[in-house]
Amino acid sequence: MANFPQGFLWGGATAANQCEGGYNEGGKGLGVPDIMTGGTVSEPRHITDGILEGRHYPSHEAVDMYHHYLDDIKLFGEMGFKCYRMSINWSRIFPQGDETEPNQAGIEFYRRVFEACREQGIEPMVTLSHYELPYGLSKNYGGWKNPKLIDFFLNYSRTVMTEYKGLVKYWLTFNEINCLLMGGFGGVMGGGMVPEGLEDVPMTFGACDWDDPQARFDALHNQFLASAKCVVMAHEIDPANKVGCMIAGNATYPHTCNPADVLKAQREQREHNFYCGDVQVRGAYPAWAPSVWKREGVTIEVSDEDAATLKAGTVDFYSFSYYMSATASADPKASEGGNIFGGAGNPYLEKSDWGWAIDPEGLKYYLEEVYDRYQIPLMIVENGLGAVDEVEPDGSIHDPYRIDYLRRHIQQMDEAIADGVDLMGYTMWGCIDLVSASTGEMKKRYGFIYVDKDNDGNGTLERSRKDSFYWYKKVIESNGADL
Ligand code: BGP
Repeated sequence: MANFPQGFLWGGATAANQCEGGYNEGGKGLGVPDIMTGGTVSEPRHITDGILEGRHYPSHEAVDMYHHYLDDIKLFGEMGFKCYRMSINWSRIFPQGDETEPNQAGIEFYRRVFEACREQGIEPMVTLSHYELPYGLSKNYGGWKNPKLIDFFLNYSRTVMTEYKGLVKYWLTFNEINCLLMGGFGGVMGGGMVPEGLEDVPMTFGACDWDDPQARFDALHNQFLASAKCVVMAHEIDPANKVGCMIAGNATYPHTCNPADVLKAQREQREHNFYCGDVQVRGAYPAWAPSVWKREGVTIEVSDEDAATLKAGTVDFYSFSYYMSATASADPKASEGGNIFGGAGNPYLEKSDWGWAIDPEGLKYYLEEVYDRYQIPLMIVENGLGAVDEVEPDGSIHDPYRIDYLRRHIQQMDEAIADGVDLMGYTMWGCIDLVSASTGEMKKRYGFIYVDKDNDGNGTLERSRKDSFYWYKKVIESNGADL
């Protein structure tokens, strides 16, 4: 007997810019991902200032869910999904971001999507901003470093929450809000801060020469305020609404028992995970935040009004993505061979083909740390394995590596629940194959559902069920007992 509670929200997750396509249909404006080229594991994606001829922009068609959503949602229903986490593409609702009146075709599109979910008995969970800022807000306002974006975001959120009242009750404000703390890619994807005047820039993780720490910390502060105001507004619009934060979860271990490594790991865990969690769950910056600002050479003024806003708008639940753990070492040499969260490697763990350390126990560790700290319901809204899948001559797709990855993570969730963690649900990432956010590839597949499309954009877009599709159906049917 597994420990998953009745009503556990089993399901899958996607983001509009990675699966929808239809980038210029139905009155949609450009979003920041629409000006990001494809890449590979060794060649980073580039950010361009507009669309350059001859370049490949994977979000333009993606897996064309814009036209396939009815069939795709039926397949989710067939697996027995209780919940589908997806995002609204802001630039479908407000094409430039700063209009006062929404684009009606965009509103009607998502209404049909949510109705299709309801018909399948699936509860939608909607991320309001998943790495897809309208490019107009980036180009004309400089992205989230500009506090004007708070009102644009609230206008957008008010519009969709009012339109979809009764259809949607679970909302997430900003996807992986803590990624803004990472320079480069994090600032562009999370903050819509596209470097000005540069035509074709490689998107690397971590600080880079066009990266401005002050802008990143300001942008994050603005998102905190926007999120807090949004929580209050959501409850006013419909008291049934539940709003969560969304953090890129990262368990960090000391590389050795050297106390210097232990302190480094503690610092990274705090700064990667708790800096944002504390503001959004507890309603205030942690005591050590000013020391981070000092070290980074940035100034953040938290006015009395800001403090009151943050306090009033704490979230109803804490959601996070979990793919891997990291290790921290005080010795810079040890940090070669880490992962995208940086840090030193971990000899006890295998890595995915994309170098992400596979660590199911790290998920239990993270769940328990976070629950101890916040004592509010938790939800895992992303977890999964990016891998290369082969289609057999008979059309079947055998993905035991994916089943193994998911099974081992679900077992750890089960144990965390037995330890008293209040876990609401689990939406596996990329339930249908989609474009990878970090590399722009199609080859890095996460899905239970295969989509016939390759890295260069060729393919029929036909959908087929992988072995993991049938496995997950059983997991849901048995409420996590049959793994
Ligand atoms: C998270 C993002 C997702 C998703 C996932 C997997 O960081 O929220 O959008 O893409 O990671 O990453 P990737 O697509 O790079 O494999």
